[in-house]
Amino acid sequence: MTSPGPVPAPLSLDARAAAPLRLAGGVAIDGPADAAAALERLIAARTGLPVALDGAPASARIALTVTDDGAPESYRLAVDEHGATIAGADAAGLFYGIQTLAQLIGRDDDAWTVPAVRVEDAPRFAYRGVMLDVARHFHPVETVKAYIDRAAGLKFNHFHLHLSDDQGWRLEIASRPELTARASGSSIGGDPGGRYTQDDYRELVAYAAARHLTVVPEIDLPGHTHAVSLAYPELSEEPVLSDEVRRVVSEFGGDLPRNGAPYDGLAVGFSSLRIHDEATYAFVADVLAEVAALTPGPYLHVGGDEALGTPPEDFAYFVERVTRIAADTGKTPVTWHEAGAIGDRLAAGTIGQYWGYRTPAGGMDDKARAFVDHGGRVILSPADAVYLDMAYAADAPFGLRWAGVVDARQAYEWEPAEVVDGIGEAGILGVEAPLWTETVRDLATIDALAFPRIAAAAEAAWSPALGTTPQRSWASFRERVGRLAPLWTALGIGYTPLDDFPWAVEQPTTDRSLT
Ligand code: TNX
Repeated sequence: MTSPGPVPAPLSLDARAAAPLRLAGGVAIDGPADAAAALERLIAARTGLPVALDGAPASARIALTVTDDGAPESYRLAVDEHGATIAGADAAGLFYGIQTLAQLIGRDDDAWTVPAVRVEDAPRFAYRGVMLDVARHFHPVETVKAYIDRAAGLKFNHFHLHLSDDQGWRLEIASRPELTARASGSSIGGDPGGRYTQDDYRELVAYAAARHLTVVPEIDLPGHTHAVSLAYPELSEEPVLSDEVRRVVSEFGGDLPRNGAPYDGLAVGFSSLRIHDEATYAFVADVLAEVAALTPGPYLHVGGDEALGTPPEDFAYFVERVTRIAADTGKTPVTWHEAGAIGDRLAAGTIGQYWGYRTPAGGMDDKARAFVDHGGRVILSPADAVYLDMAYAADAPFGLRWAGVVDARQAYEWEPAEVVDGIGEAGILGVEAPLWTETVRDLATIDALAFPRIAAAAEAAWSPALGTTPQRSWASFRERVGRLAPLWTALGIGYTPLDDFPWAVEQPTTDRSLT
């Protein structure tokens, strides 16, 4: 059997002149316990075959090693009829090799097989992220874990949690207990709210780390802070009820925002903390210090988007101070690209997250370049390519449309180094696919919006540039994604079966010994 290869596309994949590896008769795995257990779970889910982790007799043997040399997160995989070896440069590389092997398992007549291949692989970008908005709709710990698992399987290594917004504050802050006590009970559309205790958050951080993802927490400031007015009203300005806010409220429903009352509509850009009140900075310092202390990863995201209720000079004053407060916690600040407007007043090294279009408009590219000019780098999240909350088709039952309908091909065919002039490979920290949850209530909707387009984002983040290897093309992507259908189904991923893809269908096996 040949294989079109894994997703995201590897650096190289070569077919070998050997028969495929047959997994019937049991599989034995040798190697580090955590990696062996991860592979065992995947093989069991995909095939139902028995797996032995202790070298018991078996017809197929898989050897896992960490070599401690080579590029970070890289791995080599070799398969022939006698077995498979996966050598990771580090534990993450080994984990990624395991994901590749699991994706290559297929069915040849009545046998579970892995094609004889040699794969050499390493990521293009160091930062490969997904974001989940748990503020517009709260998502419980189990849902977040399920999304972490899905991201890990596609070799993402950062998990950005959007923890606060107008509609709710989701993380317990011990020094500011009213935040979750008073401001976490609501979600959009009158749906239930929720919050994470600090133990919940630690559990998520550990769960992500075990799958080689770093959690990037975001506290969105100084706008997107209506929830703060429910807890600490003295910190909040009155909502700015612009024509645009009124238009969104009349189109999508709900009440106009009113301080002290939960906001459950879709409008943005009306809330602001009080910029010229020192109590605001005491609050911000307390919150960011706690979030930083709970977070082992290097990044602290402080938002900065759509602060339309904050005059530009006040925004500049605030961003200068907040990026310094974040840096003083020992973390690297991350902001949305709007904060680039303040240029050299940004704390040195601040990372900017670009969420404009593939072709920048309205000076968003200037703002993005400012981060690179001041010692930082940029995370690319072009909304008309990687915003997983955009509708994937004209008749999609959920999703927003402000960046257009983003079909799978559009999500795939873009090149990170060509988005912002003057920001090439070296200025790009990586690629992140956000999933805002205005229309997303549950895991089934997360899956339906994210899959399969999340695979396109994974490929932009991990794989060589578009068109530079045989696999890095839309035609190959379609084939490779189509082959993942049985694995995704086995893992419980409710992907949307878009017509673009030749979704593989497997007949149930007739040979009882294989099941
Ligand atoms: C814009 S992208 C926002 C979010 C919304 C999202 C919906 C960004 C930094 N801000 O507040 O949820 O659009 O797609």
